[in-house]
Amino acid sequence: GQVFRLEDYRPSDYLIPRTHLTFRLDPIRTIVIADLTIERRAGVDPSAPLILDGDDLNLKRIELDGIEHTAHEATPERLVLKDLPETAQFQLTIETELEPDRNKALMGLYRSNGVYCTQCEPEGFRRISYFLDRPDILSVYHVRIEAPRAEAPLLLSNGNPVDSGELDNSRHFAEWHDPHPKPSYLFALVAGDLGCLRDSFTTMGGRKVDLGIYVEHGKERLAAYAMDALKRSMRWDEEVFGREYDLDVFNIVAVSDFNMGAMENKGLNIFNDKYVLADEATATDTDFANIEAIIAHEYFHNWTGNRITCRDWFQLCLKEGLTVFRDHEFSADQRSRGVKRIAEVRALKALQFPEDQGPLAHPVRPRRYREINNFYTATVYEKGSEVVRMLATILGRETFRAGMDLYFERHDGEACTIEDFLKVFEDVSGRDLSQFGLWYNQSGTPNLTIKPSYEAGTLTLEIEQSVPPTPSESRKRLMHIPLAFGLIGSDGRELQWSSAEGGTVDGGVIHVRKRSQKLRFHGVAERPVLSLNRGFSAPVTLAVEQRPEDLIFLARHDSDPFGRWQAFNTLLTEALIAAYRCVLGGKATVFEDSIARLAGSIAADDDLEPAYRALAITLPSEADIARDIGKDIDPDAVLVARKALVGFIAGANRDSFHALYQHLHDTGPFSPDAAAAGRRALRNVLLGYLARSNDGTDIATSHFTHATNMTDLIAGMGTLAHEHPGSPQARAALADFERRHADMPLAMDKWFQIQATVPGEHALETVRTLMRHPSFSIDNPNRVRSLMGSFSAGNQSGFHRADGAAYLFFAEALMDIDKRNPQLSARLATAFRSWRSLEPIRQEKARQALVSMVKMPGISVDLGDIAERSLA
Ligand code: B3K
Ligand code: ZN
Repeated sequence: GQVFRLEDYRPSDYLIPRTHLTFRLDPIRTIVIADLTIERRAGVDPSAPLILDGDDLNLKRIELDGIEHTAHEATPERLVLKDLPETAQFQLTIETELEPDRNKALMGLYRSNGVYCTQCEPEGFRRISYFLDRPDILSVYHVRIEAPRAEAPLLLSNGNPVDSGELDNSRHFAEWHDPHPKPSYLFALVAGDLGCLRDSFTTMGGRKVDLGIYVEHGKERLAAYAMDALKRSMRWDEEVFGREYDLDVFNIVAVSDFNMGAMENKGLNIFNDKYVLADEATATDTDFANIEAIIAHEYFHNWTGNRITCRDWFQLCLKEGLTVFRDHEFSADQRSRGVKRIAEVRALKALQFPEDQGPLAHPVRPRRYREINNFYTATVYEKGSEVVRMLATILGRETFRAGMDLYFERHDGEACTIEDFLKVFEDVSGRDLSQFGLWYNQSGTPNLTIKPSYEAGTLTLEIEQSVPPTPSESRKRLMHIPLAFGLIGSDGRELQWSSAEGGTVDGGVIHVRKRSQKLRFHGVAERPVLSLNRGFSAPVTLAVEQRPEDLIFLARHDSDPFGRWQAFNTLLTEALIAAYRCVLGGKATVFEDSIARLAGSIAADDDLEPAYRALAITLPSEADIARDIGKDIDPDAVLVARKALVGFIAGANRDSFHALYQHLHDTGPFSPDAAAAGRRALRNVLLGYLARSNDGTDIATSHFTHATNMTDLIAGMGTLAHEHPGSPQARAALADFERRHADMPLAMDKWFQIQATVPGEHALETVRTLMRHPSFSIDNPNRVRSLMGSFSAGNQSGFHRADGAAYLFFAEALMDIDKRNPQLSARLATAFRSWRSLEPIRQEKARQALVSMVKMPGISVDLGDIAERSLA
């Protein structure tokens, strides 16, 4: 396939200042008439052809300034027009015909449950009409939609509604006008028969905005939490970033077939219904938190993404990393900042670190791609957000805000680059950010090695940085790493120092910029315990010489909640890796009593938030452990080691965990708020430990039976299915859940997921059987992800079974999915990305599965790209 390169960027010869679209909707024969005002850029020769992008298009007609134009070459992928008028502007009319019902790739115009909807980012608009389908072509859109009234009483597009009325044959129409110029990827259309939850919001400038969330009839009530989150997001963006909404309406539509979480189309966000619909009976606390975050994320895109967009797709992190940072800050303000940060870092390490440390590593701003859809990654999103966070840390809150203000002022209405973004911060701060800018251009997770020593009032830190080589980047430059830290005295209080030499230290942050340095802190009253990378100020791996008793001390006393969590997590990880080595060597596992005692005391510490305690006593996942082991991994041994530590902690704390479990039982009315969710989280983690005891099945069964919300129901069922797989109680719970939720797809997704993640060799057979279940559908991405995605990414021992049978099965399934939905197959295939860190026998089996995919005739560019890069 073709490779696209950042350095090849060139502005287009032509612009499209105005786009007028007419849709005559029909499931198998939709007519699209695009009336485009084309403008030749100044200085461009009139003989320059106009080359428009298409994808799978069926061209019906072309007119130039109202006259049929024959000087063109059209293929489904391209329209080349020659002999164009000499005038700077002309009108081009293009008629295409689409088949929404046959569109299973869910890109362009398709139907989901009878509702017409679109997905255009990144390159879906070209499946609707020929266009300059690139983000630096900004156009003012006017859209007319015509459809049978009975089938589609609701007709939505971007911007404000301007007209509507009746047509012949029981058809009707609506017209929408969006005054804000936008790239084609933000275009959207929705038509169908949907219910609506309405509300309104008055902006700080006094604009009254009509809010609507459109869902299946009868489900309006389930949009209430999303609506509340939307209003809180709108207010927060005014208060924290000074950003006001800019249209008279803001609509959200929930659809059930969607390739990702949601899409920020101007004034018309389209959501996977999983991230809209919620009440206590159908959604878990995690679902509520995700809904809040994603509603906010898409809304925040209105400024970071829509008003200021990307020049080209290499700049994707300009809108995504920044918007993730904004939604993280929002959630931190709405909930508990410390807990939120721990959850973010866990996700970063689970999703981004393996990417950065494997064959799919790429810079936050990639320099080349074959398929841009494969770059909506944890690196672009999550690491992209960390880079913005570091910028805020380096500049300080106020300067960061001043830079953001300047960004909005200087670039409103433009399509920008990372250089534009960094420049505003250089301008407001007077700093040189060129070394910092490497975070965007260089892939790989930097390593810091720190050796502390203390003598006569002076603390010396020997700090070394290295950036490991990654594919196609063998030589790395040194980074600017802002390392937040604290020195803690034996009484648990922060120690001061009188001066620091050998490096830059400011406001509790060490600025690491060299390969190695010796930093001296003078006037430190006693040998301190070091709290390093507080708040996870930099996305790096740290190797610090630290004694176990220092980690125990930090786990009890660090004033930084993240640092406390990190310390205990490090102790757990070290214990698990030691146990893993014992398992491999055929020896019995042994653990220090101090670990179990610490788990017990953290769990019971009422001075700490329950949500924090829940996170702290949750053991690293099997994938976390494997990542920290790094190479030659045997997932079966990881599973055994992890189970042993769960058993050890459970056994040592049996009575106190049980008492606490009972004490946390909430009898009041349900609230989805962070405090109540935190209590449920702690109680459900405790349940996992209690399930290990003799009466474990009884406790879990009772938990399931008495659950009054989805969070507890899932915890009960999940604990039974995972801790006592195949037991009569587990079977009964699964059957009962299925009976009660058969007509609720989002709940059934959880039912599939729980079964697909039961560890061990039976998992493959379970997944095969579930694929034949009447409610499994290969066309529905949520269902495919809940079964195949959670098996491959969330079941280490099941997926990576030693005989390679799961790899072959999975590769075959992917090839089937690939024929309909390449984005989905490619995303699922990333489950292979860490194959080289497995032990040799599994490695070879995984390699064979990847090779079989690459060889498949007709494999999509998407899947081929992931498979080939994984093998490279
Ligand atoms: N911008 C969209 C993602 C589009 C993904 C296309 N494969 C959602 C978001 O990040 O907000
Ligand atoms: Zn986004």
